[in-house]
Order: sequence, then C-alpha cells, then structure tokens
Amino acid sequence: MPRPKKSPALVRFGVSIPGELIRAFDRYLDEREYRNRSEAIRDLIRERLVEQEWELEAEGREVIGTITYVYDHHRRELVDAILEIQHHFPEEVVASQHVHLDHHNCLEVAIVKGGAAALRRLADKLRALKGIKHCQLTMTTTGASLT
Ligand code: NI
Repeated sequence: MPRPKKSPALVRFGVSIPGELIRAFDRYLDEREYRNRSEAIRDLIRERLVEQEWELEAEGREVIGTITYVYDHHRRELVDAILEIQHHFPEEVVASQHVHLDHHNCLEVAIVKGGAAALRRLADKLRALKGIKHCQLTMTTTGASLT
C-alpha cells in the first residue's frame, strides 16, 4: 500500500465490510454511545496498537498463554490446515481443547508456551486461515521472573 511521505492531519479512506459485520459494528456503536463510526474505528485502532506494544515488550521472554479460535467445521480443508500448523509448533502447543458450539461452529482453545515471538507467529498463522472467524492470543508470563 503506497504511503504518503508526510501524513496529513486527517485521512479519509474507503473500507469494504460485509453487511453482517457492519450491522454488528453499528450495534456495538449504539451500546457504547458512539456518535459515529469514525470515532469507534479510531478507538479500536489505538487499542490494538497499544496491545501490540505490550506484545513487543514481551518479545524474547518465555510466556504462557492461550489461543482461542472459532471456525466453521464444515470446511474440512480448514481442519487439516489447523492441525498442520499446530504440528509445526510441537514445543509450543501444550494442549488443546475442542468444543462443538453448534451445527456449524467449533471453538478451540490451545494452551501455548514458549517465546512470545513464536506464539505470535503461531496465532498469526491460524488467524490468516480462511474460515477462522475469530482468533485471539492471550499471553501472560510464567511468573519465572517474579521469583
Ligand atoms: Ni467441533
């Protein structure tokens, strides 16, 4: 994506969003009494950037965490792809738990342990799979540095 050399104070850009997603987003705006979408999007971007700073802070440290993801189990190739990715991280994936949410959706929680960078790579690979509806990595320390 081309970037201007010097960013103007305010930038407008167009975004394509599935109807269902924007309707859910508008309900989110109503509940939080946002006056417009721009304000809410700015907040979400800031929130994510702060989270990313925390993640970078943890980089290189041994951390433990969970990766939670929801996906459509009718996509057989997706199930294979998830397993394939997990097998590339045998040291990191300690255990995983599978829950059949409803006729279409499965929820999985993987308990993961290792370097923060490796865990992020693993979560990023899962998130990037088509058909994964939601993927959230939560990291905490093992407490080793506190003893
Ligand atoms: Ni299932």
